[in-house]
Amino acid sequence: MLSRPTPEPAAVPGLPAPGRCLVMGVVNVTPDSFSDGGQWLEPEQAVAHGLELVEQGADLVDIGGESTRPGAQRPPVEEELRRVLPVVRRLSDAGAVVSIDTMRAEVAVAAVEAGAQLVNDVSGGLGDPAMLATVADLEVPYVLMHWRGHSDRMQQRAEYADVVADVVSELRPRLQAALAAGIDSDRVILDPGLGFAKTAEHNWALLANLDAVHALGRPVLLAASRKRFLARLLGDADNTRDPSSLDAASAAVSTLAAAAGVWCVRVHVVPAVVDAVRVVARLAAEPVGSAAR
Ligand code: PMM
Repeated sequence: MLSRPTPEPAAVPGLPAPGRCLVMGVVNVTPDSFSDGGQWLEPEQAVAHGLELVEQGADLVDIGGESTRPGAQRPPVEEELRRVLPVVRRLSDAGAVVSIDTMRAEVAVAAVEAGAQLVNDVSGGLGDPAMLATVADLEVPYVLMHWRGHSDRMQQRAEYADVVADVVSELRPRLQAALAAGIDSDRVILDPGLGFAKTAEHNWALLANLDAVHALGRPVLLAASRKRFLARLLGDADNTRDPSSLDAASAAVSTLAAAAGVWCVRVHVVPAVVDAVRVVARLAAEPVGSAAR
């Protein structure tokens, strides 16, 4: 017997609310992101890829100009702006719902001016002291991720007494800081940050205990797609295979996350996940027990 998926996730003002888990397609406009670095570095390629993701059913397209792979060096802010702005502008103009993946307030402002409707900050406001107040002024939804430091040193910080309890107790004050800065509570989405200062075991523990993150009372976004812990599970500890070899496992995690009630899954390859979240929503709508027969 399948366990019954949780009811549909809460809607976030200003963003699509199709009554099922949302699917966010990823376009990394970087030379060095782990799974798709360099593929969409030219604006034309990035825009075409973003439009393809929308065509395939992505509800949102996440545009990032800074790689967060372990050990990555940060680009200067001018370079980040140069990478993302034309792509954000053209995809927004074409009607896509665009998310800007940035830790910098300056990039968030410019991207929202160019049409982005969501700020996705993997640093949860810790990377730039101006970020939370800036997002409050921008009046857009904000993804606040669990984070313990930049990519060059985050893996040294993957130490927890109890990863689930520790991530929740570190997310809580970040949520409070976001509200204190003036971000409307309806606009905050939380993310446990798979792979960020976390080992494979930490990621699995968080996935098995998403209810603890949901208990913070906000919608949850989950990004497992093509991450190293999936390569390890599949017997590729050095992660040397083509990243696309992780897409079936990525879709499986996204499906399970949708069934656990997450608001949105962030993925590199969209079609199978769009179908999967629709299956989850259909199953969630089905009565169970004697009333069903
Ligand atoms: N992971 C990456 C980039 N952006 N955003 C959120 N909210 N959560 C994540 O876990 C996250 C993110 C890194 O993955 P990629 O380089 O494969 O895009």
